[in-house]
Amino acid sequence: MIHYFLLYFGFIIKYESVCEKIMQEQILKIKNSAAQEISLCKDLGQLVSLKVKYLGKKGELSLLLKQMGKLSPGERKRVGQLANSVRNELENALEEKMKNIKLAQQQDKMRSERVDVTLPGKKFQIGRIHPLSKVMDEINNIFIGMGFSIVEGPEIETDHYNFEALNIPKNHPARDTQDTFYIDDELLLRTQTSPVQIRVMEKQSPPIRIISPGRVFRSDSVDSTHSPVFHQIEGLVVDKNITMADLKGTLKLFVDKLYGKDSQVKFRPHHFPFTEPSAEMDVMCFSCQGNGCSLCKQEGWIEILGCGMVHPKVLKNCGIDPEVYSGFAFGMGLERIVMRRYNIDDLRLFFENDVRFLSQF
Ligand code: 2NM
Repeated sequence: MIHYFLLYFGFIIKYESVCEKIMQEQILKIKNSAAQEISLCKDLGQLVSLKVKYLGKKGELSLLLKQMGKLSPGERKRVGQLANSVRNELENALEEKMKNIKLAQQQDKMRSERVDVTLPGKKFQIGRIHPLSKVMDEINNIFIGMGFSIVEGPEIETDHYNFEALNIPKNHPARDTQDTFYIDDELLLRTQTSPVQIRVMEKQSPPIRIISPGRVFRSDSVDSTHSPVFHQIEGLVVDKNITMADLKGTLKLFVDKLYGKDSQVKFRPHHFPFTEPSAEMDVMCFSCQGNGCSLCKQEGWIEILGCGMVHPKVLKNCGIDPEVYSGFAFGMGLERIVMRRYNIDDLRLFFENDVRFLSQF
């Protein structure tokens, strides 16, 4: 065909065929350089740039094909076909390379993240129950066993619940021994957990049998036996015909469970504003059997708790008729009980969170 046209249209045909040839050569040149760059390419970003460079809208192949206007329809068809097949070939090459790079990256990742399952496991420290919590749980459980419920309340209290309702009016000397942290004239950090019991008596009518364990506060400076933050467990029983005999029977049973069946207790008269009569209960020293030793400071007895019959004024303050009901209450400090149990000589150890101390229990 080309020869035929050559005869009649001399240089035009010749020019066009040269043009076709040049374009074909240039397409093949693009193909070769693209193929080479693709084969050398090592990362995805670079590969995308190559795609833009050669196959993009303003890429080398497109720019070249813009010159197809100079070709005859037949030539355009052939050049177009060549361009398309080169485009397909390059697209396939890019696709293939993309797969290879991704695979290589994945293999690199697997290699770098390989886990040696034969290595020994890492040991980690398991925490344990704090000695205060441990004994607190034990005491709570003893009372749960006697039919008491556990009740908790707020650590920030009003003057009313912490003092007034407990028969400790302003200017009462007990306000000195229970000096605390005030938030304002009305709000303070509770000095005992009795306010919880006041709240229960206000809301609930007898029979009441509760234990209120919790954190309490006093304005004390820190030393080996004092802390501005410590823990109390208080108990309260209110019903018809509750007497001092119920108080003694309940607390002796509690001591039997905590210190053993053959432990002995004695009650000494005492004074609390919220109970009448009031007493303190001692347990015979379990270290020296009452003979006197360093643990009981040669006393033979160890003071465990304060107790008494709930003052009629306190019952009345809570809307309970003292002519119909009576009750007993008691309160103990947790820290001292735990210190004696484990022979701990400094109360600060409880709050310093030193694992060398805590891991001993
Ligand atoms: C103690 C000692 C004696 C006590 C009294 C009350 C209440 F709310 F019923 F009045 N709760 N706890 C009480 C009695 C607390 O702690 C040494």
